[in-house]
Amino acid sequence: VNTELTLAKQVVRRWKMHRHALTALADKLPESGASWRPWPEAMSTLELVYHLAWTPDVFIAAIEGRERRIPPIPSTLQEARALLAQLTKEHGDKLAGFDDTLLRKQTTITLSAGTITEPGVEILHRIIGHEAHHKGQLFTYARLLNVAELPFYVDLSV
Ligand code: NI
Repeated sequence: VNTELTLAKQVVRRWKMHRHALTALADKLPESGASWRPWPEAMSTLELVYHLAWTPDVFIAAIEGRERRIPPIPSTLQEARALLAQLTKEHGDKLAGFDDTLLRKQTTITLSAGTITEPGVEILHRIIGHEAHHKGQLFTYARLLNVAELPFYVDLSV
């Protein structure tokens, strides 16, 4: 890792390794599997792609001290992929612009499992954990939807 990078750019680089693989995975998902879910209370394939697309804003909003922006749920996987592409750009640009002073400040975030206060950069690292968790689920969805060829779990070219 290039230690000349700002804290934000180090986080963005790691996030994009996962995000590029997620985008390649999402490209493989069949539209016919959009509403499929592995058990009754699980997110559907479409809901899982949507969830992955917008949730970086949960963490970005905590850093910026504002309300979360939740886009409307797409009606097709094709639309979900377009939303994923759009928000990957928006979130990537936003994350890369955070300066080290801001990311060293104590920041509070409330997640479904509890409330945490920690430096902003630690909150940004949680985006990567969240992404890796759900991307792993989506790989299993793809297998169960009989997608034969899947990408590697991270993009090594990032
Ligand atoms: Ni989640």
